[in-house]
Amino acid sequence: MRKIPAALSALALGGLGALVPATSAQADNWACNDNYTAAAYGYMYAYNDIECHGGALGYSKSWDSDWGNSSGPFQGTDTNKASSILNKGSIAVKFFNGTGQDWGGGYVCLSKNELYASNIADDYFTGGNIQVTDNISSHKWVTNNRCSPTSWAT
Ligand SMILES: [Ca+2]
Repeated sequence: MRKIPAALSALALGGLGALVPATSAQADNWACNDNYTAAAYGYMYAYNDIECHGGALGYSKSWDSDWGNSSGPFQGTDTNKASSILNKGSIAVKFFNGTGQDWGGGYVCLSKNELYASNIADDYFTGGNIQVTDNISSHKWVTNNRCSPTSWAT
């Protein structure tokens, strides 16, 4: 999928309020609900800020083994940037701290039933003490039985 530089540019000019619908009076903790409703079925999304704010860094119904390279749905500065994530697919999304198609190292899983994680600042990748926020560098889809559930901090 293509990135959406137009939305990011609008965000830079208009500030955080730019992406909030004018008709919405909902509190911030409903923000990801709105994003989930608007999201395309079968896709995962990652956002620059918590509560699915700050613009989508990217969205994908496929995988991307390096969010910092120049190919795929996540590119360049998208790596080590996500602060909230969303899953509108039919299986789980596995997010990794590292890159590469060996899909090794610490990870977290967002099942389809969880819908989204609106603030990943207090969550950690498996096998270490690395915070998930601002440290996701790749992702792929996996069936739920191939990804141990993540105990998301709330
Ligand atoms: Ca990429």
